[in-house]
Amino acid sequence: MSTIDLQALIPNNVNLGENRQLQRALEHWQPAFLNWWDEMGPSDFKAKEVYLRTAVGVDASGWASYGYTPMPDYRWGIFLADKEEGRKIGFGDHMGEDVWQDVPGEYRSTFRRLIVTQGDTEPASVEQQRLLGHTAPSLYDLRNLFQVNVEEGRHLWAMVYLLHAHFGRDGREEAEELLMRHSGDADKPRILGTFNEPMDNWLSFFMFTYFTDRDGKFQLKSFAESAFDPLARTTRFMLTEEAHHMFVGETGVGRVIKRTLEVMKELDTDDVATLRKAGVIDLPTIQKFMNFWFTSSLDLFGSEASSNAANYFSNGIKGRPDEAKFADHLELESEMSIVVPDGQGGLKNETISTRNGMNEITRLEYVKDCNVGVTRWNMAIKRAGVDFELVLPSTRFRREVGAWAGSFTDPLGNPISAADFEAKKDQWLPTAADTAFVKSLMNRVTEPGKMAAWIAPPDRGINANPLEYEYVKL
Ligand code: BYC
Repeated sequence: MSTIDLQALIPNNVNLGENRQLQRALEHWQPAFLNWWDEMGPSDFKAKEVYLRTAVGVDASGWASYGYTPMPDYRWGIFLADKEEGRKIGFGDHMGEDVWQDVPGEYRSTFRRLIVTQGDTEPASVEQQRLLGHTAPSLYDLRNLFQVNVEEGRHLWAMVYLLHAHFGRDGREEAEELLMRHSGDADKPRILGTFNEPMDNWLSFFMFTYFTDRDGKFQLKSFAESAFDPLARTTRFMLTEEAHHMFVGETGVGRVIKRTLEVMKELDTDDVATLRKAGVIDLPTIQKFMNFWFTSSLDLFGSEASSNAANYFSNGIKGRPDEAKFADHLELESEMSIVVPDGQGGLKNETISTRNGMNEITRLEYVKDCNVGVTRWNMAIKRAGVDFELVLPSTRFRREVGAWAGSFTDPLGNPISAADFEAKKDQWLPTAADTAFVKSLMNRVTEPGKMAAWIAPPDRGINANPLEYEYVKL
């Protein structure tokens, strides 16, 4: 078991107090982080007490404590899951060897780039969500937003710890840079596409926490298999916190649908204009927002065929999510099939080595996981007696990264011309008018227990507290 030091300036279970140089370097980065939080984190609300969960250890039975904290006083700590004695590398060319406690020189730049890419997404999401607090549909939701934000902040700390502890001066410079790039910035944007998309309404926030945080889950699971043990242990613990973020997404979208179904029943209509006038989000608009955030998140897995991904796997840098469930951990000779454009407006199958297909394997696992919530949402729609089904679009639809970047398909993945796509895209993706409508509903509700009219209340409160609890003291 690791020792947990909660009193230190930076709470940790990595014996930071025994490594003065590292401790000093991180304590030097801390004010820069707080300054970034002040400028780029949730706008206003600084002095407000928020009912937050804080990680205080890594024991599955009691890893968090709950209490009121103003966000700038949140105790962002460094926690790694406990070391598994005798852990061996579980895949790739180093299979069966002891895991590494430090980064081998030959893989240093690759690890650094991946840790920076992972780290970059964490503050990026906080920046994207910066203004949402002003339009929260309830105190419960406001608190959940802030919970997600502080934990993304802690995930940034997790990656910065690795950079400082294992990458020397380069790592310290990268840690500084993580605070310099900003979501949507014209000169210094965040690294991955989705994290530069504007997020100015709560439907997008719920879609993002459902679909994009779920990419986080799968990338973290891939890192949890890594031969570089500190990375594996860090990400294993991050996954514990990540689960709540996806819960916010799944229940958030579910509550929007529930409220819409109630009004559809009350008014006995599925007419979009009537429903919008009644102040709820019609199901076709929910489908469009889903199409947007799902496809944007698909890009986060990289190209279908990727020699980068093959190298990560061969070298033990990044495995497949839940590697143990695959039969072959070497994939030396094996092949798989992917669907690519045929260059003549159609599609064709292409055979690639399984190692080159690692991104696609992970993406397909992700799609399966995405479908679980969609099925639940559809069950609610069916139970309400409404003839409508939400459907995830094809992984070929609206792709900007990989084999399908620059090609056009309909949501089912059938190739179409650019002109056809242009003519139909307003039926498939949110238009400026759709977004303006959703934004028009975003009025702040601050009375404990009350909800905005476009969203149903959650089934229960947080940490066994009632829904009427004052989750944020405004
Ligand atoms: N946008 O060979 P390819 C999370 C780049 S989310 C822009 O296919 P590879 C969270 C790619 O970097 C999880 N660029 O790439 C969620 C590469 O560039 P370089 C975040 C993109 O290496 C919510 C080039 O295209 N974690 O935690 O096989 C809230 C060639 O592509 C994009 C990670 O991503 C894109 N969407 O795979 C908070 C894990 N996609 O290197 C947090 C770390 C690809 O040629 N990252 N590119 O300059 C990785 O493992 C890999 O970088 C990727 C790409 C899976 C993203």
